Amino acid sequence: MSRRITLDEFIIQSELRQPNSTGEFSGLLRHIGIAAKIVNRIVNKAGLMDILGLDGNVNSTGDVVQKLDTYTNELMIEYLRNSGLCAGVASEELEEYISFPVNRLKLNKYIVVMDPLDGSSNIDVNISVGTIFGVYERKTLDNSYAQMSDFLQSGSALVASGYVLYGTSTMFVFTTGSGVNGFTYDRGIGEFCLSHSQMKMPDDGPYYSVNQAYYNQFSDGVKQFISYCVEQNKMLRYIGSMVADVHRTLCLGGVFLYPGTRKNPEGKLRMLYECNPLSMIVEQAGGMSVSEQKERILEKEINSLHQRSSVIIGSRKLVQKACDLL
Ligand code: AHM
Repeated sequence: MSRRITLDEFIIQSELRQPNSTGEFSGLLRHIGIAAKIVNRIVNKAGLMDILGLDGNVNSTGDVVQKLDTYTNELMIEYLRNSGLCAGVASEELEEYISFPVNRLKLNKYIVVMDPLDGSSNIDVNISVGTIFGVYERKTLDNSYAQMSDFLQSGSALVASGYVLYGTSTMFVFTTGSGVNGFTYDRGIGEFCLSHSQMKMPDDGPYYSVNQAYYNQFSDGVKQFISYCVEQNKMLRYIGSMVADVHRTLCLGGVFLYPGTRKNPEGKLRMLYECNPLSMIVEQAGGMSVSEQKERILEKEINSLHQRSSVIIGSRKLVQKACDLL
């Protein structure tokens, strides 16, 4: 009887195809997979654990923090630290990056950027949320500890990125630069199993996804693009949870956009934790991702940990049309 390959098996097999691999990178990916299972359990049980609701703080980017944001952030950091394979982490929930003590046997060449719980305003009402991560190789290997320049790298330098969607089922979707693969969590065996091999995004699609409540604050180009979508009979879908909105766009085709608004003229979403990792996934699946200024997201320079950007991401034909109108 055929069975589905697990995430661990997939990572190990990919590593065996790289003759010079030290195992450090695949070990780190496997640890992220383990952390995702724990976060999945917590997200699923949140209503029973008194960890729903606000934590009482506002994070470094001005967002109201939910208790579950704090909990998942601490949990992910602990797993990355204990992996012994990660030199540091920058998180949407932290103002500064964290450097981990260097493992004497290894160089700890990788750092991780993450949004531990994206879309957290949806948690209390049982709507899909996600975790987003990106992995970079350090630029300062001669220093014992990871430095700021290790984190301020453009998206084109990502060596891996992915997301976990805590939806009707839990999915782990990732890329190491040679296609995108999706794994669905099988509760029975406690493993992510390959369910979506070599995912490809349709060139066009039936949906557009934007918070249209900000319509009056959008630029003329963005308004024209929204009118184009309406004229083309595209249907509006907006969850307000970027992982879920991008996942639908990836699977069915369409476009997701978060343009500049009065409150956030540069857009709301963060380059390091949201725009870059998801742009790598979408490009690897054949889609496109640009800013409102028509710059390719993955090529944008990163100047600060919490830099924001507008983003238009999705099927090639639709993102190209947006560029024509902007
Ligand atoms: P968060 O990291 O505080 O959860 O904010 C990010 C989320 C995205 O998932 C989503 O696309 C966006 O914020 C929704 O913002 P808005 O409510 O302004 O539409």
